Parts: sequence; C-alpha cells; structure tokens
Amino acid sequence: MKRKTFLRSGLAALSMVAVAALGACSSGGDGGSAGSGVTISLGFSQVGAESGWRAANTKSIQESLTAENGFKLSFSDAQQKQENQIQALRSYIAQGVDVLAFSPVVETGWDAVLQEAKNAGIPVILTDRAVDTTDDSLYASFIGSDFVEEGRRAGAWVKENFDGEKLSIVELQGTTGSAPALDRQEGFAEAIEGSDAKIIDSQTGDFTRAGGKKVMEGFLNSHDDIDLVFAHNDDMGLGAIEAIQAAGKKPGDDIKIVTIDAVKDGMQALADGKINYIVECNPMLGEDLAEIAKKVVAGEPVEKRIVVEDAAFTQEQAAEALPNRQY
Ligand code: GYE
Repeated sequence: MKRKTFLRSGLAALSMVAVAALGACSSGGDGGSAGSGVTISLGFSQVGAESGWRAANTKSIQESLTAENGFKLSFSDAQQKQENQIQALRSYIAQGVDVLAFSPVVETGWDAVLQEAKNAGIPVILTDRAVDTTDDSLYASFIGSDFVEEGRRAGAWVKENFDGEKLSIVELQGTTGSAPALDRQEGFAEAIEGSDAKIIDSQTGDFTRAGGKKVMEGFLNSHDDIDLVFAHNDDMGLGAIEAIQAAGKKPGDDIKIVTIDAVKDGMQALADGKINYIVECNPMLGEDLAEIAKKVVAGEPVEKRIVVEDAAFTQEQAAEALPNRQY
C-alpha cells in the first residue's frame, strides 16, 4: 500500500548543492550494504517518548535504519526539550555523521544549529515536524503529514455531524510552539468557522495522557456546558476520558471526543464508543527516511517536501480496522 505522495519542488536542486559539499564526509563503510556498499552514519534526534504515536515512530525509524539496510544509526531521545535536541545535533556534527535527521520539538530557534550542519557539509532531513525558517536551503527534505489538513478534517467532521446545533468545545493542545499543535489548531478553527460550534477554552496538555487528564479536570471544574473535546492527539483524548469518567459523565456520549493519531489505544477507545472520531497521523516514517537519506548521500536530487497520507475513522470503521492495525 502506498502511503505517501511526492510533491516535487523546484528547490530539489538546492539539496544537490548541499550534497556536493559532502564528498569526503561519507564514512568509509564498516560492512553495511546501502546499495553502494557504503554504510551511512545517521544521527537522529527524537522529540521524546510522550505518546503512543512517538513510540510507533521510534520503532519505525529503528527498524528501517538497520545495519542490514546499510545504516549506522545513532539515536537520542530529547525528552521534549529543544536544548537537548540542539546538543544532540551538535554532538553528531562533531562526530562527522553523514546525515542528520530530527523531529523538531518546536518550530522556531533552529537556524544556528542548521547553519552549523550546513557549514560542516552535513545534510539534514526533517521528519514528522517542520521548522520555521526563512532559509529553506538549511535542510534537504521534510517528510511528514499535513497537520493543518488533519485539523481541518477533524473540524469538518464536527461541523457536518452537529450542523445547526450550539456546541461548546474545549481544546487540548499539543506542545506549545510545535508544528502539530499550531497547525491542527489552525485547521480545526478554520473548518468550524461560521458554524454554531465554538471553542470555549483551549490549553496545552503537552501531547501526554497525564497532561490531557489534568487539563480536562480543570476544564470540567470551570465549565458545566462542555459538549465536545478536540484533542490534538489520542493520548490527551485518553487522559480526558479518565477525567470525564471521574466526573461521573460518559465519554463519547455526554461529552463527545475527537482526536488525531489513530494509534491502537485510541482506536480501541473509538471502537468502544468512548471517542467519536479520529483523524489518522501516520507515524511509519522510517522507510521514507531511509530512502531519502540514501539518495542524499548518493548526491541524487530529493523531494523537498514529502507529504504522508492519512486516513480517518468513525467508530464502526475503527472496529473494522483494529485487527489489522500495525501501531
Ligand atoms: O500527533 C503526537 C506526538 O508530531 C505528529 O507528536 C507528531 C505528534 C503526534 O506526540 O501524538
């Protein structure tokens, strides 16, 4: 099953320039078989281990960038802190890896370290989340979902299913300043605009189950008219379920829940009727990353933006899809 669409960009040529400077950096090979017989050393800085999505994403990366596949992977977990990510990237640059890849915890503040990588002739591949930079030549490619579209799809479902009804929504935001939190908020707000659905409160739960539960408890204390929760990921939605049940209400019924990710626990809650709708965000980015890294090192042009395709599920569709879910 093909899960991705390539959006060709005229900027691919820029990546070629970055790669041309690479030359001597390619490691001499220590037994791998990247096609060319050369092992590619890749330093990957992961956001953290905040959610089921992240666990599936880490697994996909570690299972794709293997020695058999021609990679020497150095992997580090930044525990959701930008300074840890910058430190990891700097240490990979000092080690002289062939390629850097990372999922930036927040959108801004990357120009300096990306410039250092560029000066060292090390190409950078962004996975999952985008950076906000005015200089696109600082990275070779960005592989990930369209988060604005995910938010739009969640909002469109709400608008379609509660058309004409007054609806009070609370929003559980992802990590403040992260691309998925900013984009999903934007897409959702855009989709419900002009309807009778209104966001009455919105706070970050940092993409964690504990964060979602805590923020939802606060919402339930300060509002007695909540009709629907829009959670930026499944884990926060699952935390909200616990808070709603503890308040003596029925999640999915008294208070509707819409989330994004479609990881196993979320899909189970959807099939069980505790969540009402989930927009998928596909975490299986490892294979695409391996393919792009090989091309970059070989000096081939790469797509500047690779958009991963996502599905969406109702309760019935979740029950049907669950037995075959990989993550
Ligand atoms: O939705 C959330 C995770 O960046 C798309 O990060 C990712 C998000 C995902 O913590 O569960």
